[in-house]
Amino acid sequence: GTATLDLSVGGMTCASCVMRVERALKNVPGVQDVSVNLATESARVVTSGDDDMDVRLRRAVRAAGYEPRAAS
Ligand code: 9UX
Repeated sequence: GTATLDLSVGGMTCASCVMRVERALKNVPGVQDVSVNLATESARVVTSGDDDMDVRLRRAVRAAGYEPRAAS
């Protein structure tokens, strides 16, 4: 099945930051769709529903140079 996860992403200050985060998240295997919102400093990610997806998404955000704060 699929699962939609919301991540809080700190450190984005411009549109290029948004594109970097989107690209990083889309490159995570199992990610199907990504929507990053600068105003709310968050990302909504549609995934394959793997139970470790949450950790993988946070790791990708951090590796791209931004700060994953929470997921729900
Ligand atoms: Mo925008 Mo983000 O110039 O790290 S790319 S501030």
